Amino acid sequence: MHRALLVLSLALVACDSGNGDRTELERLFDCDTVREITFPSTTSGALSTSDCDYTDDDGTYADYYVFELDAATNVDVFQTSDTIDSFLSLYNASGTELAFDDDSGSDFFGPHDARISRSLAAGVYVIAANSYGVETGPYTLELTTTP
Ligand SMILES: [Ca+2]
Ligand SMILES: [Ca+2]
Repeated sequence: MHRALLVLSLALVACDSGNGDRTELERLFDCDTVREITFPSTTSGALSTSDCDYTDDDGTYADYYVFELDAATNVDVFQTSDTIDSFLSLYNASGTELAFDDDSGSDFFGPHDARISRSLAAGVYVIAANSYGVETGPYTLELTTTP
């Protein structure tokens, strides 16, 4: 037990020294570009082969966005695209996935847009803008709050 903890501690130290000023979230999601985002906002993004890997390691690419809520909030996260089959994941600050969605943002014959609507407590959260398959192309991320 103690031995395992010691090994783990050493591994974390080694990781720290190797990655300079990476933030905790960047380490957690193994991605050097976790961008800050706020509600409400509309962001244009694109999935590309130089993007970070999605947390499932399924070969798809993901853009990670972090936001902080000062109070409990009903959030609506909508990823829309004419090019890619949007797929969204929502995580807490520990990296635990709270929700994911493939096509809730469109009807059956629609463009396969993704939408997550959730009541969230105050805190820090991360969104992964992802695709259902291994795809690249532009998307729009719309963040709104509802009463
Ligand atoms: Ca990107
Ligand atoms: Ca989709």
